[in-house]
Amino acid sequence: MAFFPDVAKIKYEGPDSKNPLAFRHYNPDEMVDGKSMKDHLRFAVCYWHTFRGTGSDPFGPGCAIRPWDDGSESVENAVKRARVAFEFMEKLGCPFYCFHDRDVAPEGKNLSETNKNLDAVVKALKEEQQRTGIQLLWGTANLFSNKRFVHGASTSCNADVFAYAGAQVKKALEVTKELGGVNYVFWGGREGYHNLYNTDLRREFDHLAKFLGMACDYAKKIGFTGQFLIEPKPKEPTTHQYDSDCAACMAFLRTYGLEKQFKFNVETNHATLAGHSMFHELTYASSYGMLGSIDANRGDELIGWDTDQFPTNLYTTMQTMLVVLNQGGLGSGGLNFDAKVRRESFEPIDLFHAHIGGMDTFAHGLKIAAAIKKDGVLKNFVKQRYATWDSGVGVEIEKGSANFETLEKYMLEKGEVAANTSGRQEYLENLVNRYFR
Ligand code: XLS
Ligand code: NI
Ligand code: NI
Repeated sequence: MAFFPDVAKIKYEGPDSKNPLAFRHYNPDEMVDGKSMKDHLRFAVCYWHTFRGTGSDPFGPGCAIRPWDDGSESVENAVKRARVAFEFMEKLGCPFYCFHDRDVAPEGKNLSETNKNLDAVVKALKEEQQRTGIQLLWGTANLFSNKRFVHGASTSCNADVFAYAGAQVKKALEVTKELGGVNYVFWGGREGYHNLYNTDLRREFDHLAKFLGMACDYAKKIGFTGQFLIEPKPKEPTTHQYDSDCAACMAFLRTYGLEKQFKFNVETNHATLAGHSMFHELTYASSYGMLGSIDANRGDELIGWDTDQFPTNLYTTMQTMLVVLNQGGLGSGGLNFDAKVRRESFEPIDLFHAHIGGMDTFAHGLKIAAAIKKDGVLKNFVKQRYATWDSGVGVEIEKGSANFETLEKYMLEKGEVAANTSGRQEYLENLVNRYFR
């Protein structure tokens, strides 16, 4: 069976290649900073955009050409789509994938039929995983598309919806375990509000925490040992999503005593929607040991929503990989392309161009980040910038032996602070640019 008959396995041809269906930087076995590129990057294809995306937008229906898809909501069509997905990932050389329960299998007329549909497709996914060696980076549940989730899932005003969502996540956890998934993601879906006039905010947060607690308990019960990840996002679909950004999620997790069980899946376009750079969100998460995985995409500077475009910006991928390298890798996490081809890119081949570009931009960014790290230029500068904290009063403050009285005594004797030195931002920006080749 060949759903992409005109595409052979995508190969690495080096930076001078002019072949659009080849990698110029992603060379899976090439060693960088002591590890193969493949192991650093742990790329994943996302099932929802790549195999369920149709190119529809608020102004028109889908227009993507997908010859293998008969458009029906049948299990048969879903199984065929799974075969297509694995052929695509195999040809691309992408080692992981991610899905929502409802991406892979259609809903039935009730929960039990829906679960049966899922089981049937999971069987095919398992066969394909075994055939190709491609693994599941993470599973998740779609708790936002069906109209029952109009007010949210675990934060719905309707207790039955919470119950349904619980049953759904229970099944999604079982399926993720069955497929050997190494993480499980909670993205807030419709967990948030549009208007506070009709919202009991505190009650909704309490329910969200209860829900996540139940997920932890059930994972333990069935022996699912994958990492739990929360994916922050500030808005869309709701005006205010409860998991706004990494800092808000940290506060939430700590408030409810859940911080040990979760890390973050940080998404580029969500970071920018929150008014942060991806570099900021990653640095924040990583500083507290909370960076678990990455949804790699980008927004559009001029559009204020989650456009989920493929990553093409070398600065962003370099900065992303710098944070990842500095924390010694993503552990069980990886780089999931939560990205979709544009509506105008409606041919199957565009899926290859999009992923090849994303993988190459990350591989290139990785090489640049590794060179910067190797020379230690930024690390040394930062170390030097904080040198006053490594002796004298700085050490006393950090180790807790100073107080306002000792500080006053110290400063009265000294009279004025030691001279400040330049932050040298422009020098550093120029220095970083030297690594782009
Ligand atoms: C939506 C999210 C979603 C999650 C998975 O904005 O990015 O796709 O990654 O539920
Ligand atoms: Ni995402
Ligand atoms: Ni998103």
